[in-house]
Amino acid sequence: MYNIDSQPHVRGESVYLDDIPVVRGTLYACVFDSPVAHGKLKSIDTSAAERSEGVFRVITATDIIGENQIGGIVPDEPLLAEGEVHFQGMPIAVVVAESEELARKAAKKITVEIDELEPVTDPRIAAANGDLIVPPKKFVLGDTASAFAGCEYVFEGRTEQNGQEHLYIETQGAYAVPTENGGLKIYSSTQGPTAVQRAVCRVTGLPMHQVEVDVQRLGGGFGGKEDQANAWAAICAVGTQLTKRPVKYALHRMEDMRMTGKRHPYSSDYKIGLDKDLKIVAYEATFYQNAGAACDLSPPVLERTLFHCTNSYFIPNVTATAYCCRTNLPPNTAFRGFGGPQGMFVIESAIAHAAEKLGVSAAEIQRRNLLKTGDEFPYGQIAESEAVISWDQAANTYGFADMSREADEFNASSKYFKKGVAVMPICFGISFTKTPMNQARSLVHVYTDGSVAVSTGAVEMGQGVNTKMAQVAAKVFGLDIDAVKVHTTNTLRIANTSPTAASAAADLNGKATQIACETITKRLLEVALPLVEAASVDELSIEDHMVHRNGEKTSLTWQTLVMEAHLQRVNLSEHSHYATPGIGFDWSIAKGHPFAYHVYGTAIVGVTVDCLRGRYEVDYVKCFHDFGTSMNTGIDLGQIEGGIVQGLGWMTMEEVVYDEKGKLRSNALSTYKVPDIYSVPKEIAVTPLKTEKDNLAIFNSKAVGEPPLMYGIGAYFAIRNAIKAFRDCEPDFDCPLTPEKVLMNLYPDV
Ligand code: MTE
Ligand code: LUZ
Ligand code: MOS
Repeated sequence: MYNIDSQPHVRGESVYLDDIPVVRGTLYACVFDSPVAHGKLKSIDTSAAERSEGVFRVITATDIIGENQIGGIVPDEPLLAEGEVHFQGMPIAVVVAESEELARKAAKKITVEIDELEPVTDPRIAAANGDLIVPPKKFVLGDTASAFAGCEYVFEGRTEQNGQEHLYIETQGAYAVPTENGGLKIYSSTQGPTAVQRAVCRVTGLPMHQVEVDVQRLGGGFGGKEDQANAWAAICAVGTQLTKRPVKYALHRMEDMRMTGKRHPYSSDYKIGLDKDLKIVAYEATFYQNAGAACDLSPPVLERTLFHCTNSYFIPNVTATAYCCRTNLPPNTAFRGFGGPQGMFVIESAIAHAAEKLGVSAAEIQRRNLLKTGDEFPYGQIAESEAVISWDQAANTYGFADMSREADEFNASSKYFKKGVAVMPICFGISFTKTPMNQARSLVHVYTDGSVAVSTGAVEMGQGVNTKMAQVAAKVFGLDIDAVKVHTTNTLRIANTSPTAASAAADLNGKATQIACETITKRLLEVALPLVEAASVDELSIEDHMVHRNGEKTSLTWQTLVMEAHLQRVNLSEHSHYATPGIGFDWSIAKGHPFAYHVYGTAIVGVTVDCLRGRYEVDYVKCFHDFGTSMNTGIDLGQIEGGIVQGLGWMTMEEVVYDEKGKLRSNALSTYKVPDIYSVPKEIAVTPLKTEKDNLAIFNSKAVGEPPLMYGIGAYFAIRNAIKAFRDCEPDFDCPLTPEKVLMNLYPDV
């Protein structure tokens, strides 16, 4: 099955925010943002900007008619700064002008008086100052204190993980158009149309029924538009409310990089205890999350760090504590994996540390501690595990023993090039950890010509969810995919949507679509009964656009049946609701069954390090991945390849750099290096671990959006192993492992 967007994408016909035709009279916004990370905002001088050519209006906090607040979880995020600034890039004022160029020109003329305060950029310092956004969170299984006492080996250490720029190809943006009687229609590049609707209503004071949000598609979101699309839509909405004119704002790349948050950096401590058989008996981890200046989604991200702190291992005694630390960086936010990768890196570091000290390979410890079905996660859910089978299949199919031996042989004879191999198992929980978010709706219309229109709460952002929705409708109705059109994600057609996130969009919206289509099919088959002289609808089905009786094609076509149903005044539309059954989590005891299911897999990663230059190449990533039964192998393979490259980019080359003043130095593509075609692995092999057990995935096709990113963590450990082959050392667990850091590890004395 192909992707319905492929042709329009390569022809340049797909419509993104900036391709939407603007209506006459549209104005353009540009934000003036804080030049310092922390300070008292004493005054704002907008007079020169107001006099600037083509300027309609300059907006500051006091002009906002509703509430100057967009914080969704904690109300700590003003739309425009008032009294204080908390990060460099914090919006202070908005210029609305006749063109983008004139708006940007005028914004440069705004000046502010700020009494600078000392910025905090280190989460451990914030924690020491007691500056936590929410109280600490903790998971406990068994009793680590007494377990450590009985351990043969105990190791302690620290890890540092940096953030990651989302670098969606399409930057953030929105377009607000006034509708009659004071309403607004908002076009937004958002993963969360309802989140945008709420933020717009809050700042404008409008009720939700006056605000329509429409999303065609995104040029990538990766979590960066789960919450952080809200501000730009709110700014356009305020502009429209104050000028009565349509207002558009599509951010420039450098504005986007400077003003938006990224993946959360973490600083963490670990303590791991093993018995003489290398079984991990106890594990303690303390996570200091660098949340940035506002809450945003930091608490649920932090929670997912705890949920994934033991990755795919069973450890009987675990204490994991997590701190959500407020600093003067832009508010960090959702990013593919949502805190899970950060938790996994720490346990993988602890295992690598133990292996190094004990003189065994990390793989030996990893393999011995994999989760089995029936094992308990630290949060109480019981595992249905594919960890062992995916590991063994990967090791056997790809020949892990040979790969390690080849690397050793190569290293024995090569002085300045060294190879490293690492295995990265993954286990990722599917569902929003906040149970109420696991619901979705779908609206299906069958038109009298037999064509089908589907609308859901899912947002297409390159992950192929629209194709999957069309597949669901086509499959249930027995039609070609061309008979189905998936329409924009729109809050008038589908209300109260959860964001397209948590890898759960295809499952949640697909199940709702399945229910809607089944309901309509049932009505149609009732109409068909007398026409094909069947006794019961159980005898009937629709395949290839034809009604079938007991599997035999009849002469009744889909189109004739649909028209006949309409003439009989049968409803050809359905609006259906789906809520994941059987899940829940009780934070008062930090136990429950939060996930519909888990996705497992194992990747073997091989690299070659050039030990003169510190450069490296990823030779291969070979994985065995748990697809369930993929409904679209092309799309799912694309998700795996993209996830792997994005993950290894985070681990090895992408370096977000803020200076001690909280100024982003890596603020453009010339200073922020992402993987390009030359740095992708030379080989990516993906073998499906087909699991046919019933699960809660749509048609048993397991969620694939986020889990593969975590295979990329293997690249870090593979490079680390190559460094160790060059020089007997114990490199810090500090990522990304950039070529510069590789070089410093290779030559510590120069
Ligand atoms: N793939 C593309 N091409 N672009 C994206 O922005 N986002 C990822 C993943 N894959 C993303 C992507 C993230 S963070 C998530 S949560 C899932 O897609 C969301 O989509 P799904 O729920 O349909 O898998
Ligand atoms: N977003 C969210 C997510 O709000 N809750 C989650 O559990 C989650 N998980 C992964 C990605 N986004
Ligand atoms: Mo993805 S981080 O859940 O948007």
